[in-house]
Amino acid sequence: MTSLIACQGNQKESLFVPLRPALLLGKREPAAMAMQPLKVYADRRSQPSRAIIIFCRANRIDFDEVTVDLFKAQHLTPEFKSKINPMGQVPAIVDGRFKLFESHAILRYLASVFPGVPDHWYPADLFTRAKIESILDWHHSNLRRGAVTFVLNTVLGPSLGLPTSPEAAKEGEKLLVRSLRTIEYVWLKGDAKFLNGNPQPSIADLSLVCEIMQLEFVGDDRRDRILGPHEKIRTWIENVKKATSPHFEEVHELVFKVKAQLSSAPHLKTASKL
Ligand SMILES: N[C@@H](CCC(=O)N[C@@H](CS)C(=O)NCC(=O)O)C(=O)O
Repeated sequence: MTSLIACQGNQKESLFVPLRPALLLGKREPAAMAMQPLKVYADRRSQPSRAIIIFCRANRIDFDEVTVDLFKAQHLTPEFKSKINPMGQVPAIVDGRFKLFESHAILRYLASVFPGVPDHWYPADLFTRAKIESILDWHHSNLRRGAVTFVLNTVLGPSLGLPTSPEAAKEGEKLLVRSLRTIEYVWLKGDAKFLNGNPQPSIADLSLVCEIMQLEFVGDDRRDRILGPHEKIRTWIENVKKATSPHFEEVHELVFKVKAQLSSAPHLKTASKL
């Protein structure tokens, strides 16, 4: 039995290629597994990149990490855009002949097709899964938009050759703080250890916590001003860290290196108040 499904990429021979039944049933193709390990195109300074790498490590998924240096604009080269991700962003994966970008889609794919990934990451129960999807959809236009706007317009913009705006930083911070409140009051109600009160983390926990971790870049004062009032968020971050240790810490090492470089700039030298 074969099925015809559109395949991404530059296949000259045909737009449609037959996929094996195994892939349709949620398993990777044996050839892809045996011959080419998964390739993850990432920059560890990027929060969605870190989520993918931690997920692979925590679930013993064999992969090659290919660094795409955002500060050197390697994501914008014609080669990267034409062969890996037409959006010119990280993360992206190549699994055999299958290519994918967008971190949430990548996490869903990895959790679904790699054998041995525990169910809690992306539960088979459709009600539990739908609740996780709801958080993931919310993430991009709320927490992520707030955090990225804030961080780019305070410290990271100049390193990426982008202009910064104090007004945009203020707006970003507002949305970020509103998002943290939402997470606390909607998804971390009561004594929830993980989002939705789940006993173990899902891909949403990992994705959102990696997002919040970028607050390390802005220096301790600003980070504490934002996270200080949110004890539940800080406990949840620790829970996700513990659940994925030691990979979480290892993958975030670069964040702390960049933080040290940025904080050697006098206007960022501050002490923690938490
Ligand atoms: N929605 C995307 C966002 C990807 C994204 O914004 N990646 C950033 C790094 S965190 C990037 O590549 N930025 C470079 C650019 O947009 O030029 C995802 O979740 O994967």
